[in-house]
Amino acid sequence: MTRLLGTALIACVTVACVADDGAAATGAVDAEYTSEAGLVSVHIAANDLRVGGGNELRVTVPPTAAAVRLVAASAFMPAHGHGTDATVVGDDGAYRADNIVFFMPGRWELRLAFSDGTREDRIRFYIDVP
Ligand SMILES: [Cu+2]
Repeated sequence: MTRLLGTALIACVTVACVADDGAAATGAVDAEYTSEAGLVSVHIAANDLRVGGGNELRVTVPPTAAAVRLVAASAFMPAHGHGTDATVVGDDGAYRADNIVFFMPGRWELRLAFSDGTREDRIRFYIDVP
């Protein structure tokens, strides 16, 4: 556990953690998000997010950004320094981050990585898993 926390702290220092301003949806999301460097704005939807496996996010990339793909997705629990990777599936603007395993209730940071083949960017947001 100490090692995991140390790793998380190092990651926070080197990558700069997303600010936790207390804004988080509980168990669902249905919103537009713009990536941190402005590469893309996408729609993210999910419902009935809960502890355990089988959770999915639906990520829609608009036709105006057709070159941008969702390339990776993960969920991280800032309070405990642990996380889990999701499986990305889809094409042509319609992607899913599949089988997200929220192995504990609480606040999770969802991390989505995008690429247009040249540039990479990411979106991070919080979900409270009941
Ligand atoms: Cu935890």
